[in-house]
Amino acid sequence: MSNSIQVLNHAADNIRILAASMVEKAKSGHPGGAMGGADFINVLYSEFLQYDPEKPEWVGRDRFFLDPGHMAPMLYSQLALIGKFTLDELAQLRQWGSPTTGHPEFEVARGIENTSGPLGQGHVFAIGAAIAAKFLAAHTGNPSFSKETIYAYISDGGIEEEISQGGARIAGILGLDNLVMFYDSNDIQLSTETKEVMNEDTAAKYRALGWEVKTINGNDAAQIREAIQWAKGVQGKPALIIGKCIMGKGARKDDGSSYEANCKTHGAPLGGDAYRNTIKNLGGDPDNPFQIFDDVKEMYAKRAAELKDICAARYAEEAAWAAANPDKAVQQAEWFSGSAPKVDWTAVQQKANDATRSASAAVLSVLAEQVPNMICASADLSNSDKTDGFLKKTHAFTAGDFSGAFFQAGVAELTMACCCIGMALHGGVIPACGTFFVFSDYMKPAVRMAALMELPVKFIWTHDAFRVGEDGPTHEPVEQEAQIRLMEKLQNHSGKNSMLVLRPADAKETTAAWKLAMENTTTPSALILSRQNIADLPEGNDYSQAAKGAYIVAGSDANPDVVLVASGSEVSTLVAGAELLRKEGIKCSIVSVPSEGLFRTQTADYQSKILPANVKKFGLTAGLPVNLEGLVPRNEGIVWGLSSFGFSAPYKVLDEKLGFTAENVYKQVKSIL
Ligand SMILES: Cc1ncc(C[n+]2csc(CCOP(=O)(O)OP(=O)(O)O)c2C)c(N)n1
Ligand SMILES: [Mg+2]
Repeated sequence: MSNSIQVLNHAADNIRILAASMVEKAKSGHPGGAMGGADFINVLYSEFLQYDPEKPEWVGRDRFFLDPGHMAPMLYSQLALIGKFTLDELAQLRQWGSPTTGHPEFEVARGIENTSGPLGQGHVFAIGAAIAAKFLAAHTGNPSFSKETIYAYISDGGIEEEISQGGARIAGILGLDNLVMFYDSNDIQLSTETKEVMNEDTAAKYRALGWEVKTINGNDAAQIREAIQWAKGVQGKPALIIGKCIMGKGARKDDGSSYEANCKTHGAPLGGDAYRNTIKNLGGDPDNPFQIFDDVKEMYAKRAAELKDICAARYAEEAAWAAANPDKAVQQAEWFSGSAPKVDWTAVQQKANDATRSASAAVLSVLAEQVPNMICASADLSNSDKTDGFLKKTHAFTAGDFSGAFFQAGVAELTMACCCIGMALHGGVIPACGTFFVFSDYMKPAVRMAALMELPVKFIWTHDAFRVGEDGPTHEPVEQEAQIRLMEKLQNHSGKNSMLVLRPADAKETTAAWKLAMENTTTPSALILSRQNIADLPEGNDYSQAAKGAYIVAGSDANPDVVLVASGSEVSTLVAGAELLRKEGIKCSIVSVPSEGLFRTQTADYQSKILPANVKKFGLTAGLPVNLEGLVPRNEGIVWGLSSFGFSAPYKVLDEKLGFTAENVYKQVKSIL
């Protein structure tokens, strides 16, 4: 600790040189913010951040979340100073196949906990990680989790994004004193100065939300050091350091005049002579800019040695804890392995003809008992989305008490989703969150990030269709299923469907769907569940077949004249419709498709067994017809769905009016045979 200010400044200039040079070479990127924030990140990494240079995955490490992912060159340059990236790799910013991508998501082995491309989400991921650390401290007793600090870096854009209100509220109410946030307040953003769009008193706002706040010169190493020390010492509250930073610190124009505090440096290379003048001004060599100064190397070598001692002490503490708590130590290792928890699914008792949201509650109550590292959240709907099945077996987090496992997020769906993503990024916990399906619209940006990052967050969406009824069209999801199922069609970078989306047909299929979701450790999963009761599928149904994404339900006829296809509660409507058709000797096969995405991963043979070619097909969906058009090609049949927003009326009336009845199934099928 306590490096000389001169060397610290030299190191920050080194970061500025590298960041500006990366962008210059790439001919694309964001130099200004990175140059302004260099002093903070350098003090953080050289004097505070506790990590094991040899073992990046150490679970008790401090974590640094960079909300403005566009400042990635600052992070990469910092990580080059600690040996996680080579200078050659820096020079390959944003190129095909390069590890230095535009906005990196996460790569723990390289020291990247996360950067957010979408401004605002990143610092809420950090808040989620801070919640996970508190949970793990309380549930394992491992002293490392109490020592862990989560550092978040936010910029003007993140502060302006509405999600910052939700994140700040949660961090405040939960008293997350393991969270230290640095606000790079440089008064400049992409196209304007901040004063043109924001005149709030940010410090007062965060204080009002329960944070401790300190404002400093964000380019003064001594002030930064003091502020981080102060922030780490704050008890019972999250801490915000507002650093007044200079955008493009040290930048010079082509005529040698100052290029600081200028919007133009936000998102474009400094360019030509401006670049050369800047590098010279910062003490670098414009012809050979990718270098680390000797005194900077020395400072970071010294820090690496300090970290060895710090880690040795922490590991000793952890070993003492593990020796005293061998079962907990084994459990902790399991939790961080990311493998699926062992669940005795036979413990789930389902009631006959139940709503699938209630069936989900029955599952959640078993998971609450059997999966001790699961955290369930709700956006103020726990008694409606039935996450209360989980809540009844535990209690909600409160400031200073994380011994429960329920996270009351308040009415803030995007904040909740981002917190859950942050928990998953932290590792060691299994997050799930619930709300009404129609409000998945408020969560999509986060769902997309979870899918991109391959994080196994569970999304529980209830009130899945127009059968919300009396609440009217604002509450009736119609196009949401089509939207969310697009994520099943989008492949992640591992070549898998980026999300598993399950809409179970009855109570027992809900158990099967939850099993699939819990066993899916490599992508997010979604459960789309009904508000209303659903008649059980016929006796003898083999629910294990749900694992194939689509299957023939019990009681179906062999060599059918028509294949009836649906997911969710519409399957039971098809079963009722089939009864009418059979009276006329029409043979029906009924296919439940909880997930078309999963079905499409089965063998061609299996797929054609379930949906034989050249047999007429009829699809029924409470969403847009497109939900089933991939399964029911136009030349083979028709899909009955909704083509408009819903209407306000009791759901049984809506079923009649909109044609979701056995009689209409009969009528439509007759029209195609
Ligand atoms: C949600 C979202 N909206 C818009 C953008 C595009 N964008 C990237 S940076 C930026 C301006 C950010 O300004 P600030 O956070 O102050 O960063 P600085 O200019 O100081 O580097 C914008 C609008 C984004 N990345 N994410
Ligand atoms: Mg800014």
